[in-house]
Amino acid sequence: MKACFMGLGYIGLPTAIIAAKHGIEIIGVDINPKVVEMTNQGHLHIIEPGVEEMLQEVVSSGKLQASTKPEVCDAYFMVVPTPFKGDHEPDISYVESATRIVLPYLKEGDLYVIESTSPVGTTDKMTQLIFTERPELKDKIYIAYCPERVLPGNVIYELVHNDRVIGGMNEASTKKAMEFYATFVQGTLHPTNCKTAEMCKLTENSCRDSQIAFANELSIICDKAGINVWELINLANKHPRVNILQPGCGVGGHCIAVDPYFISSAFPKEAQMIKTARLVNNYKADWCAEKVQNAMLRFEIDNKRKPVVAMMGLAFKPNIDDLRESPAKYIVTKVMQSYSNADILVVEPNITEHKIFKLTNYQTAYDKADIVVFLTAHTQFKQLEWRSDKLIFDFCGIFKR
Ligand code: SAJ
Repeated sequence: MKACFMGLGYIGLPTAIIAAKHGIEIIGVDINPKVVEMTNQGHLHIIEPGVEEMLQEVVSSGKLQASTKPEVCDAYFMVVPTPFKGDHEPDISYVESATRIVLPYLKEGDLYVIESTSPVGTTDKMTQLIFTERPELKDKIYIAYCPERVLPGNVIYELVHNDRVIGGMNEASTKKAMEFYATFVQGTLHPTNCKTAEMCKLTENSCRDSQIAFANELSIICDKAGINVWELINLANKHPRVNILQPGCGVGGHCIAVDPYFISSAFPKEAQMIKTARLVNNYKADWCAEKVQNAMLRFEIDNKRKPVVAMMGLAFKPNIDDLRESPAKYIVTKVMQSYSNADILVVEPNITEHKIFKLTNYQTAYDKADIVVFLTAHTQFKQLEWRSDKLIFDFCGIFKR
């Protein structure tokens, strides 16, 4: 069995490695020659614990080879980005171009799978493209959509142990795709059709976005009501069937903050709550920025000097170095723009340098600051002692006060 993975990113590469480890010959294709070169040298270009050793094993055994173009295989996987274009419109052009690249290689009996998070109907569109360009393949190849649900930082374990939803163009395609994933997935494989599988991925992340929006809205209400939202949620969750998530400074990452728009852009009239959850989570970041700006102004009036402010965290979630779509980064930028000459110390323990922000050690920043703003709940911050002589904004539950 030989499989071609189009896209060697944070999902494509680990999936290709796992498949190679389970005996499938893999050709990994990426448009970035640096990624191809690093992969063939056994160096990981993404940060995922424990994966580099596996990459070296499958590269040296010859089971995995990276290239900038495909080879004739038995199965082709589209694992490329699906970003936004315009006003949160899904952009499936990467999926389409990857499909066009593999088109000439497709032959009777092959399997074609899209893994990229996609708007409902994408697999149908690619099916039409394939059968328009290669009419002789109509109903002669297997086509499926199979979303992933791995948590960055735990990809290898979750790729093997998570259940997966396999949506085929027809039953034979679903069966064929399940046979492939059964080579390395120990979780349960759940058969369905393409559209349901596409919507399932979007549903999972939109559900989480709505749950987080509920927690964020609660935190804004509690701030006005003079209630400790952390204590409130802890108590409410004692109910056997209540599970309120944790408030934060907004929602970041390229998944939860993105996928709900794939539903609301396709169903603008129907997706009212899904749209509102996005508005609430985006508003939370502005609300946090405004709280800090007002406190800085108040400090300057009361103390006749500008405050030293420590902004604790840039990453979009705890204990990672990923700043993509990070609300923390957004808030730091907004506060700096409104207070250009203030002494603002930026802290991010998971990166050593940043092209825009000068970084300060978290202990130093905490000790020096008059105002401390906790934006990302990194583990290091949790060892800091509460200081009643400082004005502390705990937007992410470090002290839960
Ligand atoms: N967040 C909160 N409060 C919470 C949980 C999260 O404010 O209680 C924030 C985080 O700080 C972060 C954002 O939400 O800014 C997203 O965090 P996340 O924990 O959802 O992490 P992701 O985006 O890396 O992973 C999600 C996961 N989806 C679900 O849990 C339904 C993961 O399983 C998906 O595979 C991934 O999106 C994806 O790639 O789609």
